[in-house]
Amino acid sequence: MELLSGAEMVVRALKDEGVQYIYGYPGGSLLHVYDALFQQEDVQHILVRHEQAATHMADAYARATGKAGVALVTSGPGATNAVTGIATAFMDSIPMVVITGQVMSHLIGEDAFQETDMLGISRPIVKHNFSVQRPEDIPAIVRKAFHIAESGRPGPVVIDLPKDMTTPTERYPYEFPKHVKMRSYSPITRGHSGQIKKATDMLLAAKRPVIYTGGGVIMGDASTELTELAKLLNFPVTNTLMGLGGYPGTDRQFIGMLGMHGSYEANMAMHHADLILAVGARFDDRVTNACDKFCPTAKIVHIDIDPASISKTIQADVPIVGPAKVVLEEMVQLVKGSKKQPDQDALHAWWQQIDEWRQRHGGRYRTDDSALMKPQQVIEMLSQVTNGNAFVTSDVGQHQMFAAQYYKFNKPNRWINSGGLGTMGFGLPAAMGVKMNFPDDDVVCVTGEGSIQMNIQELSTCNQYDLPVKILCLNNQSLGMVRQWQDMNYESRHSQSYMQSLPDFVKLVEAYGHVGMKVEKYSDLEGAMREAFALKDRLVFMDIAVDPFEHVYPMQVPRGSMRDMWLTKTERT
Ligand SMILES: Cc1ncc(C[n+]2csc(CCOP(=O)(O)OP(=O)(O)O)c2C)c(N)n1
Repeated sequence: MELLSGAEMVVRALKDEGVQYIYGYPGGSLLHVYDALFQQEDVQHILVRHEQAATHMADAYARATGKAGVALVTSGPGATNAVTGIATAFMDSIPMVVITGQVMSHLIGEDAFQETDMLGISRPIVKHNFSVQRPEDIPAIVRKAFHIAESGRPGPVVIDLPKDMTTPTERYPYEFPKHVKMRSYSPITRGHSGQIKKATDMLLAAKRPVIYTGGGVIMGDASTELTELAKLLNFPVTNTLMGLGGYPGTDRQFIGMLGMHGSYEANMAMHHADLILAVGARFDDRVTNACDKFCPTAKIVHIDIDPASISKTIQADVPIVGPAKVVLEEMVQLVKGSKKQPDQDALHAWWQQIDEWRQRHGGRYRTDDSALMKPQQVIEMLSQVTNGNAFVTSDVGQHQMFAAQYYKFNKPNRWINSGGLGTMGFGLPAAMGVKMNFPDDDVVCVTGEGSIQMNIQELSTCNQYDLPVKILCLNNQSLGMVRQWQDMNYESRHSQSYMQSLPDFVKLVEAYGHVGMKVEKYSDLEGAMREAFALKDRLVFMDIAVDPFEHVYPMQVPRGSMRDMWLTKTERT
């Protein structure tokens, strides 16, 4: 059997796991591993400029492919810099393996240089963490880490690696395990047939149904089955922020995103529904508004891989624990084989009502009273110029909500944003992680001038690795989402939400070796955007001046029901 050092085992195990790229930043505790990386060419290391970016690159790779991304960071500050990225992945159930260097085993607990208790720090934000105690365990630990990260409800796994586990002179037999055996962990592979039958009968009897789906459909690769079921039944479909692309955004049965900034028709349909089929969605507070007023007339069927997500905030009438793909496929077969068919008259009336809501308020914003460009116009133009086919990453704020509302995602895994943690600084590294792995696709980061500055140093990484992403900065000269809440709840006292002393972004990106464009008039937007996308090999940063007074609507009224919404600054339901 081959003898390898612990450092070599880390690298070899990643190779045997099929990993092509890892994203990281070196430091003292990882020097042996970095030396092992240097001496091979299979696993390529991407040197970021801040560890947070490494985790977001790995995370975005996972969101785009469904496979775990890998980050490698040193002990102490390297590991703590990665915490935001780990928490971001955890909140959105994204598979990721983060290897954190650690001080020598005998120094642990002694406040050694660059020691931090990464097992303790990461515990609430990982699916699992490992501490390597014996170098010969490394292959099995790496295998288990990927298995845990990718199976069941996915999530990040940390491997804490003391330096003495990687000593180059100490060699051990290397064997990469073919199978993983973990007595305490065996994720469910199918749903309960009786429950699925019961739920399908309820679907067939529904008069005002809505299918509400989340990130579980995307990460569970269940988009095809969802679409087939929805089409068979002719039911309306709404997606959460994390679920966009799970059902084609341009299809007539798609009624938009739901929740705090959901579409008028989606929130109204939810409120008046008699049956809600929730799939891979967790009824979080940004969806439900006040739980005691949530969808008063609806029976709820809830499919989720994680039993802990079912009836956590909203009681399910029919819980089904299982993988969305398998359960939906079983439902499709049951519907196809059933003598009973959906109540067409009731569905016709329901669709009439939904279409009336859609016409009344769907996708509305005003362009007439201002010479300033509206952020919504920019996203609509982006959707048009890229034919809805681009990978779109975003940061957090108004621009994120406008992107979610106005970009028409027709495919899953293309909308890449931090939904649960809401991490500003996610967008650019996420776009980089996608572009690295999908070099021929258009990859766009929609951002704000606040968010982009949280990881702007990564423009340097883009230059080094030739990552020609497009960056659309909706520049409203303020932390727009904060300012909106201050407008609505604090009589427009804009405490610390104006972004002063902004850099000249065009010059800044040029200094990093890229192309900068400033767009101030709507009439210049399409030409500039087409020019930016035509520059296939160049990173282009578009600094787009948008109306600083625009708000995101609809916006649910706090502590109200799903249907309680502000529709404009002066109009509410
Ligand atoms: C790391 C981090 N800090 C603070 C916040 C709180 N926050 C949410 S949105 C927002 C404003 C974002 O401003 P910008 O990026 O300019 O986008 P805009 O809302 O103007 O489109 C802030 C500060 C956050 N989500 N993440």
